[in-house]
Amino acid sequence: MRRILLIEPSYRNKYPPLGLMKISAYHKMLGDKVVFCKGANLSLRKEKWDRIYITSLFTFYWNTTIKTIKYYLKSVNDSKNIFVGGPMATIMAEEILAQKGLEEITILRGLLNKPNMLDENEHIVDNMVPDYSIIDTATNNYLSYNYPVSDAFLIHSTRGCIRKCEFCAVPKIEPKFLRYADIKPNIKDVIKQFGDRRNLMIMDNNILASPDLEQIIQDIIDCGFGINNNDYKYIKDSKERTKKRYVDFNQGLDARLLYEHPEKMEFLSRVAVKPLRIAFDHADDEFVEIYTRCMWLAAENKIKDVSNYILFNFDDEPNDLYRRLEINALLNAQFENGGYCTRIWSFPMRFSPIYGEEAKGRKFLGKKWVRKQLRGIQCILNATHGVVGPKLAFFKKAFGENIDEFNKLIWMPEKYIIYRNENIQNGNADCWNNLFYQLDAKLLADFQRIIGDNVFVGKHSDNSIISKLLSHYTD
Ligand code: B12
Repeated sequence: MRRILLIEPSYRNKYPPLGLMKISAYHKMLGDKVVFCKGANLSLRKEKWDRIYITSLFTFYWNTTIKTIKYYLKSVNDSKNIFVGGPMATIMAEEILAQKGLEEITILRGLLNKPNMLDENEHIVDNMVPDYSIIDTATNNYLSYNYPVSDAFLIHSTRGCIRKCEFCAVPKIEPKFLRYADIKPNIKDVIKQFGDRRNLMIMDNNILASPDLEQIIQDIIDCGFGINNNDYKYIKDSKERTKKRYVDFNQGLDARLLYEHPEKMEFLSRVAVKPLRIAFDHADDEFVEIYTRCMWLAAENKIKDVSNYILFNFDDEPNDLYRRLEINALLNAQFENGGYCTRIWSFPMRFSPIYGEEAKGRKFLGKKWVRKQLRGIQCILNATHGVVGPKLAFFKKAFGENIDEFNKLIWMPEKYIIYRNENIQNGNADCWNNLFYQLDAKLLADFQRIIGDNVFVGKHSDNSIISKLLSHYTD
């Protein structure tokens, strides 16, 4: 019997560490003792382990992840018994191994989808039924973190992606597209071993690319997630109760595939999907047409909750973000007026690099952005909790009546954006507005150059209007 320690660094994340849950199942099957903990734990660190597995997620959690690996380094006899894997480790293996003290650790890149990966044997870790017991805070004394998405089956029905988008690390993490995995036995086994879960979280990267999509949809229905068979029964206060269960495809679905194969939207409408997320990656006319058609397909197929990921700070410019949000707001108004039940929620999603030094943090600036604009957007999104709701009036209030107003808003002092009403009431916003509108094209460019880096202290101008404007940022 080996002593196995599983560690997830103490970053904030929504989903439980599926990779470690599968590794746990693998070791328990072999009769090993397994302990799972999130972050640093002194008593676990003082013990000696036969093997320590440390998972990783986003590259921008670099510092926390590296610190965690170093923290547990001496808890094994030989650093090669520290096994590191998951997305960040796959993307940045060389950089991790270049760290002092980490040269000899074992990094396993990509999926554990072949035999002989952890030990010399035929077992395939990726096919194991995940061990949900390790994330149960009621029974695992080393865990106090509650994962926001925990009452759900975490499942893959395909792997990889057929595309190679520049901004996405999936081609490196899951390079081969696997078109079908039967989710039914896995779900059955989870229920048998750990009890029922309410929702279904499908972790695929591009499910629509599967030629077996209709079969996958049928599997989802057979597991109790069809549009009309989605009752979830549970006991509370000794009474049996029922609530609805939902499927979340998690990924931003590939709009081009829905445009080319409209029947795929009809397949999707057969399951209790909430929300249906579509990727709105570009603002060019061709893609806007594809995206808009997709939204109408959702409406015609009576899909109620639709959401979309708006990639920004990549090769786009700020106006492209406004344009896409406005398209959604207008579509919502058309759906409402036309009697369709569909409503679209928007999630602006700031690009984070996937390679190099910049991938280690979240400071990246797209080439058509300056820092003040990015910060301005963030301030608006703070107020809306990162989401833009379906009401046209709400969108216009948050992001401006038109592009010009949007381009004014994001240059305002942070406090005027965040505490908008208060600063309208006390007159500060109008005082700033009146100055701002006096700037001609040249002065506007000067002003934007001065505060573009989002630093205000120590900034001066010989121009009296700019000078007065600057005082609003430091007072
Ligand atoms: C699900 C998911 C999310 C979920 C939540 C993730 C979570 N766990 O909490 C949500 C939707 C919230 C999300 C959000 C974002 N995501 Co995301 N997400 C993913 C996705 C699809 C899967 C990640 C995951 O959780 N996998 C579960 C894993 C760990 O399980 P598994 O795959 O079965 O594990 C296998 C292997 O990884 C390995 N393994 C896993 N762990 C371990 C451990 C050891 C020791 C070993 C040996 C092996 C091993 O073996 C397993 C079995 O084969 C990936 C893409 C991908 N295919 O990886 C992107 C991905 C991680 N996301 C990405 C991005 C960019 C984001 C966002 C930043 C987007 C944005 N701009 O807002 C946000 C981040 C918001 C935030 N701050 O939290 C990027 C990350 C790029 C980067 N720089 O790191 C990825 C890679 C996708 C991409 N476009 O490139 N995401």
